[in-house]
Amino acid sequence: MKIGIYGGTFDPPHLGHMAAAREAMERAGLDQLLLIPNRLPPHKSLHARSATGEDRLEMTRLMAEGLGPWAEVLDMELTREGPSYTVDTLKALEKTYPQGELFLLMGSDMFLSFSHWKAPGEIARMARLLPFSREEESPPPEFEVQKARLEADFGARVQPIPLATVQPMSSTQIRSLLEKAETRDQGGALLWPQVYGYILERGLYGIEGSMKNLTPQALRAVSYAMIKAKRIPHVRGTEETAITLAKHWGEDEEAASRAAILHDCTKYWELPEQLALCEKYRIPLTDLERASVKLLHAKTGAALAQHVFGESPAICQAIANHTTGHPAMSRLDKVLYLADFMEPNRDFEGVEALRALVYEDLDRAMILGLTMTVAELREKGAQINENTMNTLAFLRGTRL
Ligand code: DGI
Ligand code: FE
Ligand code: FE
Repeated sequence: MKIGIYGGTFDPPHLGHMAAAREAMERAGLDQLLLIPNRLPPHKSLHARSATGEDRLEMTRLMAEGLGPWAEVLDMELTREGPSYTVDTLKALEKTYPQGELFLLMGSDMFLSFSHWKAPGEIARMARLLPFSREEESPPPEFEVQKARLEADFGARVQPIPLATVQPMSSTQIRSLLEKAETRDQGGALLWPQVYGYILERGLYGIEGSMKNLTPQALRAVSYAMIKAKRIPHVRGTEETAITLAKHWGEDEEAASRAAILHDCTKYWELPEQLALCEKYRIPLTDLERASVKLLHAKTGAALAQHVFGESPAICQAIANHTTGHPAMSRLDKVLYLADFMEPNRDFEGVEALRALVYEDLDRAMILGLTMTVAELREKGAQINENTMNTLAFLRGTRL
């Protein structure tokens, strides 16, 4: 098994790291990539706002989730006392992965100064070297010189990984973009959204933390940071569909977009967390709701939209009604309910009929959606919420 090792301060990890990881993965045919945040020497973490090891670890985990199951994060250097030497890390990894073939990813500066590392010969024996080179395809001449030298001196096995020069970026630049409100989203655009969201949420790098009136990009980032990466396409799809529906039905597109961005933000909270939030904001709950995480995420999502993100009552109501519907649903509520139901990633039987109907008659589309939900819940033997039944009865009644 070919195992890549990618160490760095990841302060913060950014899209450049992700692109580099993918490139190395493909070019060297790696099976797995271990991301290892370095321990920062005390003098380095004192000056210039740097994130704590814990935050860097968490951000690196979020980035790894965005890369896929082949990427994994290890905290071995953060938990090890004293300075981190690559040679020690490799020795430990050799023990953990006795069958593994190790590949060490490194930036070009590191590669060019490789001879000055601790025990370069031992490193070169344990791992193949994958230095990133900035040029397209052909590595710059100093790379060739260094490669030949390391091969001769240490028997190193070197495979340069060319990176497209589209957008060179550094964590230092990104930190200074994040610091100022005017350039914050520019910095955020260079980050995996979940990482940007984490930074905003925690107020890292000198960001002062109000979560109210976020830009759409920042709102997406924070919401995505609250859910699993695999749900992001669903939320994105719901947002796009909600905007399209809002446009078609003359509803407020921005409201539809913001409601969709936040609609599932508490989907992964456990029952006790959900209940605690309802308690905190005094949200009345029925017994059925109290027992069902599935129903609660709509209530808690709406509560956060109101109290944390400062969204409008119309947006909060749409989120509150997105799972069961409500007899007094507004048109915006219906837009979100149906967008959630039919966004492009949904593929249940009957979704096409719903996708067609939704542009003709919003209420009939609601009836179709609710009917399908009720049928499915009955089949599973699940209890049906009164809002679901009442909405259906109400819409049917008014259509007769
Ligand atoms: O959060 P999503 O998965 O995107 O979608 P959603 O918020 O519409 O939630 C769908 C889930 O909610 C689905 O598993 C069925 C469940 N659900 C919807 N209405 C009712 C319900 N569950 C119960 N017990 N009773 C309902 O009336
Ligand atoms: Fe939902
Ligand atoms: Fe949803």
